[in-house]
Amino acid sequence: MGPRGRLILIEGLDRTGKSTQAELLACELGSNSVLLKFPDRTTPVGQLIDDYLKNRHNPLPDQAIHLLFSANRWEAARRIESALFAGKHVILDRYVYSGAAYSCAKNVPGMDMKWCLDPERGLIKPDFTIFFMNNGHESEQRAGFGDERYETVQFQDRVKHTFLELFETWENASYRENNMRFLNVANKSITEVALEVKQIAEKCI
Ligand code: DGP
Ligand code: NA
Ligand code: NA
Repeated sequence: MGPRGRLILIEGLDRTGKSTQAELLACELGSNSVLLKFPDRTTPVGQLIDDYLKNRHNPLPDQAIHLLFSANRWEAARRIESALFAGKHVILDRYVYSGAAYSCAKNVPGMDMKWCLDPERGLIKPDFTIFFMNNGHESEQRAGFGDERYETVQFQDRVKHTFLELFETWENASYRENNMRFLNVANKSITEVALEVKQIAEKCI
């Protein structure tokens, strides 16, 4: 059996170009890679999440939607592991950090960081994470901002803060192992960011 593939996570705020860059990296790595986007809206669980994000029907309680996002990752867990063990690199467009940061940023009593992280425990950890940074006001200027539930400048600022708190406090050792890279995408073109992502990936793979 060949070497295990690497689990590469692209995380960050809304409308920072994560999906575009995840796709470009997948092209760069070619047939030896698999790209998965979370939430995966194509599964039955993912369709409930899509409805929620588009405000299509009565909102689910915050606890219920949190667990659905987590279930949506768990339903892909075996697929991720078997791809990695088949020697493929797996690129994730969002993952457990989004799960904790968005829910925790809601400040719902009882939904503290630990509560939010518990359902993610046991999911395979990324080998490295590239975190896309900007500020909420820049996201706001990008196409489509405001279409979905979490896309307000105020909430995005809270999410950003919660992400950083999470990276500082959550299992510090494993966060170092996770090999976190912060990438400021403010005022950068798609090509410029793609080059930086490629350079980081080449070093880490
Ligand atoms: P995206 O398709 O990447 O734009 O994500 C849709 C929205 O859902 C975005 O505002 C981020 C949010 N989101 C992604 N994953 C999770 C999660 O696990 N939990 C919560 N509460 N929100 C999430
Ligand atoms: Na979004
Ligand atoms: Na995206």
